[in-house]
Amino acid sequence: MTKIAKPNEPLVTHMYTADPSAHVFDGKIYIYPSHDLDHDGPSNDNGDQYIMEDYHVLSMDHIHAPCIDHGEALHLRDIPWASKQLWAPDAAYKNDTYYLYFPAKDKEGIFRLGVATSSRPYGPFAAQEHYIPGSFSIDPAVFIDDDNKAYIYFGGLWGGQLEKWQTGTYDPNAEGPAPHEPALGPRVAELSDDMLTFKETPQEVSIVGEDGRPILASEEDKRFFEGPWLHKYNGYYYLSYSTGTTHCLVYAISEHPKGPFVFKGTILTPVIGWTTHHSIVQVEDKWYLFYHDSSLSGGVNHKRCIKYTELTYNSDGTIQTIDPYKQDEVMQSIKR
Ligand code: FUB
Repeated sequence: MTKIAKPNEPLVTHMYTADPSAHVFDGKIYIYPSHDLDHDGPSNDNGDQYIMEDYHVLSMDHIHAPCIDHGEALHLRDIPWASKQLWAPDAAYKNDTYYLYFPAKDKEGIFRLGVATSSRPYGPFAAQEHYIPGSFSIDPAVFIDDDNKAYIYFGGLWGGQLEKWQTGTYDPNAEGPAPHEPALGPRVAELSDDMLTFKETPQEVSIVGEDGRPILASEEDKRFFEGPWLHKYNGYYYLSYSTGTTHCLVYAISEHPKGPFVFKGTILTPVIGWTTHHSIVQVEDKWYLFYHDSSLSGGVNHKRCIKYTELTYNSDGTIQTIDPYKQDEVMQSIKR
């Protein structure tokens, strides 16, 4: 029997899933997660344990409906330029077409971003022959603004290779900034009208404190690590992301889609497992955080499960911090 979806519980249990990018398309909630594989291979800071090979699209008719798996939507074997590691994807709808954006390593072992298209939100998706020219690193997230301009945000440290692109070309030996230097920001580029290429050279997104000074590499509870997401609330742009080593989801706000963004605070406290990754979506008149943890596997970092919980704004536009394991919070959201 298919179970109804409940806040802070795994949305599916028949496979391991992570990195949920949720969208409302045609009145239905579609979720584009990574599909974690169960294996005993090497696990390290380079992320070699994340050996995903395909994507499944999930959907829910509404926020309490059962979560349906639509099956394999794209497989590594059908992506001509890619060699391995289908990491966190995102999707967008424009031009009567659904676009799936995803990172994968190319034949040289360098992370690139690819795009695949479908006439249906759940696929199957057909990959473009080549990766997006000029793309690099991981974790693409696409935001379409009210003026119909589409922006792609991406990047991730360590296994995500962002450090290696500081000069604009790939340097396999490059290290991240020193602790007293500004942290690396995610990258942003406007997408072309056909959504298949960058309209411009990606630029680094600046994240600053309330005093206007850049967040430093040493500020590991605030600095960008991976998993950027962009949403708009009350006319302001919210950039949220994982802090990696300190395991939080945090956010910063701007009046412009490309920033600079002013750091505001924590959305989600650490979850079970090393990684934390999310999306934020409005469903009818409520906002939801889709996230993952490793509870389904008893804490194995590369065997994760996706979940959701309600997200609440304060009247000044700040977001209330969520502790996903705080029992009364869990009970309250189940009752809502
Ligand atoms: O799922 C593989 C990687 O782990 C993602 O790309 C990162 O954001 C982290 O969740």
